[in-house]
Amino acid sequence: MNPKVESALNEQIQKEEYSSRLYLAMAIWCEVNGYPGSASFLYQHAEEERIHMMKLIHFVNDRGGETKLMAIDVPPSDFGSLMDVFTQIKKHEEYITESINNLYGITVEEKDYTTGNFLQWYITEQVEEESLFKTILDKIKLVGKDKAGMFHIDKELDGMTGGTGTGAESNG
Ligand code: OFO
Repeated sequence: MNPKVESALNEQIQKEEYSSRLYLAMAIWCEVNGYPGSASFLYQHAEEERIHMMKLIHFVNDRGGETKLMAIDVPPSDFGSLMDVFTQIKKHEEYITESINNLYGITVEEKDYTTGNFLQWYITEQVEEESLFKTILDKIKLVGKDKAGMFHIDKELDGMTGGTGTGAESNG
């Protein structure tokens, strides 16, 4: 595998692992701060980020490269509000999109079209994720500090995970 591409993929693996940990930290905050639906949704999303990481790991290893795990930062554990949580998620996903786009740029420069093709899945996924988080954030902004509205948003997020309140199940 092209060493430049391999090293960029390893950096992306680290970012996906951090994303998973960040959403886990946010899920924990939601769970202990009275937002069980949001917690369930974020526990599930943490699992999805882990799947994003695993797909990259298998790709690197299958293509003759080798995944090198790197240190990851401890994510924040305190968030001011549900709006703060989803504002940070949206910002983080925009950062991930930029990172995937840069990674794709490296594959083009290096003429590694196989990896470029593999990354198409991530490019599409980022469009979906950014749109999903923008929708959620818009709703939170709309209800503002209204407790009943917030309760409904939390319920809605629970419904998006299958409504078990555990967040244990993942649709990948
Ligand atoms: Fe939330 O996105 Fe990974 O890639």
